[in-house]
Amino acid sequence: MTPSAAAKRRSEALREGTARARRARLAGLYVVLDPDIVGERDIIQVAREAVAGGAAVLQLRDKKNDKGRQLELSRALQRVAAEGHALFFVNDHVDVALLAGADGVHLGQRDIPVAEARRILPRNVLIGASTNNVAEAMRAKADGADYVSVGCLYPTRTKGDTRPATLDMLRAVKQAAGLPVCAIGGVNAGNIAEVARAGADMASVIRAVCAAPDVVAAARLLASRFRQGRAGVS
Ligand code: TZP
Ligand code: MG
Repeated sequence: MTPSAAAKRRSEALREGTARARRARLAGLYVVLDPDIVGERDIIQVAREAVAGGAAVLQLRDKKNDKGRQLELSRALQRVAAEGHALFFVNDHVDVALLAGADGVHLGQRDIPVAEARRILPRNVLIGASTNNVAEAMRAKADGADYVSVGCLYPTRTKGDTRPATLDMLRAVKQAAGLPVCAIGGVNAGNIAEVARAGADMASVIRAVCAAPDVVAAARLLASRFRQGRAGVS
């Protein structure tokens, strides 16, 4: 039986409601889980500890495992995020995000284009896009992105092929695009407050949490400094 037009409209309205609720939670500490940086530790446990410390968003950024393994990890991470009232994004892979029931997918400039991902994803699956300047952010917004990240703000050993960005560029992106903005690249406990003061809605970290000896304590400090920095932002 094909669903009636009214039933279709109802399910679209429900999805739009979920999308709105998810977009409203795009704020705070964004912990990117990278198996290369997590190393021997259990990545699911690291995720639990990050959420316990105050992470508002988690992402799986896995450049090492095949997609079958990434799907298993993503399903587990989505559960950890949901239990901790956090959001969960899959980096790079629209199919994995969809199958895992993730809150969203994060796409770089050389991944599947945002517009194409938007065509095949239900409205309640959010899309984040990596950008480095106002033009890229405006394009991502026009194509249907729900947030943009801006980087690379500070020196980092975690990713090789980065393009430099500044806090002024982050401010310009925020003003021009009017989307939630996530700071990325070398963010740590020493600079996260200034990132927040510059107007970032989220600050993402890999090494500062994934390589920390005490993940809960590291996330707690980062989240609290980010909140303090945001407190002065109108
Ligand atoms: N994109 C721009 S910089 C970066 C990514 C994925 C790496 C950020 O890692 P870290 O350890 O927080 O500097
Ligand atoms: Mg990518």
